[in-house]
Parts: sequence; structure tokens; C-alpha cells
Amino acid sequence: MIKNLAALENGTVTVSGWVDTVRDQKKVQFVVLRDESGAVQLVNPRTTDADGVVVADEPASTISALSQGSFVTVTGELKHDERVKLGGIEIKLASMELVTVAIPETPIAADSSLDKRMDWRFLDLRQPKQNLIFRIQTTFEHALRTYWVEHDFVELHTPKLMASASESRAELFEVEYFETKAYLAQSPQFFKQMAQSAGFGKVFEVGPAFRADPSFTSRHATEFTSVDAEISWIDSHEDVMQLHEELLVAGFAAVKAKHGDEVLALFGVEVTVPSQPFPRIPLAEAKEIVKNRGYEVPRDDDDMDPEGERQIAAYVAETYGHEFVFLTDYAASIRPFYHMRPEGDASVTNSYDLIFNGTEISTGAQREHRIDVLVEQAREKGLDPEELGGYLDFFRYGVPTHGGFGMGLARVLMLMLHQTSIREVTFLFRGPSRLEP
Ligand code: AMO
Repeated sequence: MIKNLAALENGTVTVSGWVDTVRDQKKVQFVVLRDESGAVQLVNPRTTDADGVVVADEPASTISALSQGSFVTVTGELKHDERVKLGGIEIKLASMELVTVAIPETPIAADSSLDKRMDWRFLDLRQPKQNLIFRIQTTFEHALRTYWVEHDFVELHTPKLMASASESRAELFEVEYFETKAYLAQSPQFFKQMAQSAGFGKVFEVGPAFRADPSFTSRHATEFTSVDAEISWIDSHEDVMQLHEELLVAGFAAVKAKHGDEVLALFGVEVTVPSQPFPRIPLAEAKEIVKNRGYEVPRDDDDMDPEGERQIAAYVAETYGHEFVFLTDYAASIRPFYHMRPEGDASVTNSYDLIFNGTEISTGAQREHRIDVLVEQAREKGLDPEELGGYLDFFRYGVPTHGGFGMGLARVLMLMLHQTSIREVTFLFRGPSRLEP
């Protein structure tokens, strides 16, 4: 790997990579070679004959014909030289093998539209900045997984083909399934709750979720990676929020430790490990705060709209110096039937949304575990308990109190790296008009 060269002593090395730029001068040729780890300068002083005329020898001829993006393997003498701007090292070429030739006309450039870049995602991803995103994602996920394993969680792989909806019926993908219909899972919600009834105690899943959401916003995809956790024996959603915080602290600390310098260099962003506890504000209070700042969430909206989220985040940043805020106690009218409602107030739920840098990244809640209340809440939402058949059975044979959350992985990365769209941080984005590549 190119990044390992800097640690080697002067001597013969062999390295492979993509041709980034070629400066084919009369007396000397320079090539910048790149791989996923970095870039290095190759130099090839040209041979001249007795009359001082340049000789068309190797690797000079191969270099002269190189197109950007071609993949080569080179051997040469590594030399440390502080004067070389690119990393203070240079390789004086002895030989070059052209492994694969790239078509000279690259279909995308630095100023291409996001859509065009997505058409040519594999080329787009060759940029070190793009590459870093997915190494950060790996580190983040690994840190979460380490936390889960150390805290005795069980990993689930729940089915993505389902017989019924798992969230709102409105955003459901229906697929033909032999003689019948199936639906793509919108969330592992029912199965992670089933695991509580099965006695697993604490579970997690990182997997695909599907939403037939026709919107073209910067934060919606029709397929996304959902990070889910569910735990038993909780007293309230407060326990879920504490778990959520600890996971994010672990994830952000790992990213900062491993990639903090690169993120600052390539994205100009300082990764901040959030302090605990994250601020918590009941939704009704948050709306008042936002109103006092001059923005009124539409009256008929029980939810917080995107501008409201930005406003409350600005308030939290100013007041608490925090990038995260839990908005709690959402109205029952906009929450699913399975959210528990506090004793004596059926109008709200033991639930929260987690806002990071002004955008929702997560929804969590304590679940209703009492079958009679659950059935009643389902009916109230216009759901036929018959349709929920198997799900309701989880609650008929003894189930602990429990709760959990679902978090969009791409949203976390987008906001962590101050990107404007989840398309930038999704390996292969899926939206209403994108099924390829
Ligand atoms: P919810 O529907 O709020 O809750 O989804 C949880 C989180 O998933 C992400 N998300 C999306 N990301 C990209 N594109 C989408 N179309 C999309 N939809 C949702 C968001 C969101 O906050 N079962 C509950 C979670 C739970 O209570 O455990 C659920 O799915 O980051």
C-alpha cells in the first residue's frame, strides 16, 4: 500500500496503483500514482543518446502513452527527500507494468453533478475523500459492535421478506411471492420485540430497511441501513436513551481516534465525541423554545418539522454546547401503536427522536408490553388485530418490559462529516429514480 512507503528505508520497492497525473517532460517524466491509502510521486529521468536526443526506451514509452486511471505496477528506488511536496518521498522508476488501461476520457470530473457522479459511482469512490467515508463507517460500526458484544447483546439477522407491514402502511414495498404477496421489511421492529419475548434480553441488528418513500429529500432513501437495538427490563425510555448515548460516544470516540486527523484534513471537520448526558427536551417544550426564537412549527403538525429541528439544534448548541438532543414525549397521534404511553396521559408516548446537528437520526421508545393495552392502541390506529396476529402472540405468553431504537446509519455519517445528502455517504444509493448501479 502506498501509505506504508513512508515508513520504509531507501531501497528497491514494488507498488501498484492508479495513474493520477502524468507530466511528460523532455528530460524527465513524473507520474503521481494513487491507491486507496494515498499517493506517491514516480520519477523517470529520460535516457538520451550521444547526440543528446531522447531515446524511446522503457518505461519512458509506456509512461508517455499512459491515460489517467490506468492501473500499473512499478518497481524502483524509493528515496526520502524533504523537497518532494507529496509526502517527502519519491520512487525513481526501473520498470512499469501496465496492468489495465483506462479509457482516456473520464465520464466524471470534480465539478460533475451528484447524480452524474452516482451514475459512475465506482470512479467517484476512487477519491480519497469518498474512500475515507467508508473506512469511517467501518470503524463506527465496529465500535458499536464491540460495545454490544462487551455488554452481552445478541446479534440478530431478521427476515426482510414479511407477510405484513412493520411500520406505516403508506411506505410499503409489495413484492410478488409465489402465489401470494410479501412486503419488504421497513424495520426489524417486530422481530427485535419478539426476541425480548424469546428471552434474548438485549439484541442488535445492522441491516437493510426498505421504505417506499417517493420523496427526493437529502435524508431519505428507499433502502437504507438501519442500526437497531432492543433491551429488556427497562423502567422507561430513559434507559434506552442512556444506551443510545453510550453507543454513540463509543462510535464517535473510535472515529476520532482513528480518523480524526484525516477527517479534519479532507473534510475540514473536527469530530467531537459527545459528552454525556445528551440534553433531553420534551417535544412540547422544544416547540415553545423554537417559537420564542421566531419560528413556529405548523399548528396542525404534532411532529417537529425539519426547520424546527434545525432551530432546536441551534438552541441546544448555544445553550449546552452540544450537537445532540433527545426530543422526548412525542404525541401518541403521530407515534406507532406499539409505543408505550405514560400512566395517566394517553396523549403522549414514552418515546424520543434523537436530533444530531439539526436532523433526526433516530427514533426510540419504550414499548407497550401489556397485550390488552396494545390491542386497544392498535385498534385506535385503525389496525385490525387479526392482521397483526403473530406479532400480538409475542405478548400473550409473558414478556418483559422493553424498549429500543432504530437509527439511520447514513444520516449519522452525513451529519458527522457535514455532508449535504445521504447520497454522499451511501455506498450505492437507492431512491425513487435510482436502481443502478
Ligand atoms: P423510524 O421510522 O423513525 O423508526 O426510523 C428510524 C430511523 O431510520 C432512519 N430512516 C431513514 N433513513 C433513510 N431513508 C429513509 N427513508 C428513512 N426512514 C427512516 C432515520 C430514522 O430516525 N421501528 C422504529 C425504530 C424503533 O422505535 O426502534 C423506526 O423504524 O434515521
